[in-house]
Amino acid sequence: MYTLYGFPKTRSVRVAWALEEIGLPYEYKVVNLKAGEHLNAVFQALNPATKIPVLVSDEGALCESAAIVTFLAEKHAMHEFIPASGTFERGLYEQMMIFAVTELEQPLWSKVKHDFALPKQHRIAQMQQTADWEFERALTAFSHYLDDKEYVCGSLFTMADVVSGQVLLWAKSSDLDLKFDNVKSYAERVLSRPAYEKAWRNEMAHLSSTEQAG
Ligand SMILES: N[C@@H](CCC(=O)N[C@@H](CS)C(=O)NCC(=O)O)C(=O)O
Repeated sequence: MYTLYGFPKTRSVRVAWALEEIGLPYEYKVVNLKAGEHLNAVFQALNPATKIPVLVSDEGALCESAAIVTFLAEKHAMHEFIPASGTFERGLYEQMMIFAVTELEQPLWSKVKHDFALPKQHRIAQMQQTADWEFERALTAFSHYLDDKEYVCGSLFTMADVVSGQVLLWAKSSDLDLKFDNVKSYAERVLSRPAYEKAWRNEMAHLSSTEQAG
């Protein structure tokens, strides 16, 4: 049985979504970022980076959302949500996963950091414009990579789509235009999957109970 440490409207939904896609049971534990719970010693022992998501099992704690969803697919759903290792498609999977977290996501994270996440003295207002420009550049490349494919690796829905889909949702909720028709319809396609809806609802339900308790 897995335990997912997360907080709604963050990258933890990637792991919840992956667990739902595969159909694995899990316990969800809210780490209230607003209350600084990620900074306490108990959580720091799970992830020294003091960030969510963290997935805990009998084997130990795993951090980094892209690594966690890849691990889950390899362990429980090989050939369904991840191409076999050593194939060209697997190369494409790694390419798109790394592109999603290092290129497409980073400008969005920069916007958040320089808006409110960093300590005030480290925020730079100009970063908003720079990040918008960087996002548009990465989005243009993403649109080319995607081309007319159904999913980023072709016709197989993979964990790279979980991460890419969540990044595009993040962009939309930051009022950024997805600009390209193929990207817009791709985002609609992946975000309308029942497993995403279930993961999102479950996280939100936990937030409501935390807020009521607080
Ligand atoms: N590269 C990490 C990023 C994790 C991350 O930054 N998580 C955010 C929430 S989405 C967090 O815990 N932030 C707390 C902080 O920055 O102090 C991943 O993909 O898992």
